[in-house]
Amino acid sequence: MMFLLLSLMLASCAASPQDLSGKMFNFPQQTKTAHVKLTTSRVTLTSATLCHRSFTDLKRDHALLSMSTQSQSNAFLIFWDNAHKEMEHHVIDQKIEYGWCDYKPNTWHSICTTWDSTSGIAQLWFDGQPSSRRFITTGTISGTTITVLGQEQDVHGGGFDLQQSFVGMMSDVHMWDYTLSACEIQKYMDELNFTPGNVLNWSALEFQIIGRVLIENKQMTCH
Ligand SMILES: *[C@@H]1O[C@H](CO)[C@@H](O)[C@H](O)[C@H]1NC(C)=O
Ligand SMILES: [Ca+2]
Repeated sequence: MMFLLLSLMLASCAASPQDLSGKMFNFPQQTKTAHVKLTTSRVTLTSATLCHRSFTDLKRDHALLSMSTQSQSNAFLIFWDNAHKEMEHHVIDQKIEYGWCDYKPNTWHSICTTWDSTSGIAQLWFDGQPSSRRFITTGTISGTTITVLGQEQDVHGGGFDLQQSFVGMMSDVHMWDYTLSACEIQKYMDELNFTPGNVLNWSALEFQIIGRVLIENKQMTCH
């Protein structure tokens, strides 16, 4: 009975939002299991902006954030295609590639993607530089979403592939259910004040860690 109570308490603690300001997730090891499952506050998305910062020295394909629904394994996915040196943006199983990103290893990169379902237009912002505004798809992301950092979902909540796992650090993950203005994105890129995400809010993040993923301070240089 005590054990059950304790387990319940731990489970509820894990689900309560945490302020991760100044922190990062460290994915220190290549596995096909370790990941962070994020709880989003919305289940239906007709527009979206996703921003995050990441740091890695991987020289292979990897997912940066993978959101699936029951019927769409790539409902919203940011993926580095190493063979073609392209940053891929998937929405509702459709994909566009950006071939101009200077995705240097061992460097923090700020990456934002926007998508609007009415026009179907998507845009990538990479380290402050906007892409051309390209058509990806119209439609709606709906149903139960599962959002994962560290692994790429081939099926809803699973189908992970070691060769697509993320190894490195990830921080400042925010998602909005609307497209941010260029000004707001620039503020995010410059680490100035911006409106936190209303779908994923790094300052009030609900998540669950599965396997070896550490929460560490982001500061990595001596001042
Ligand atoms: C994000 O979290 C912070 C800290 O809890 C809170 O002040 C803010 O209102 C939240 N923003 C949104 C849009 O949920
Ligand atoms: Ca895959």
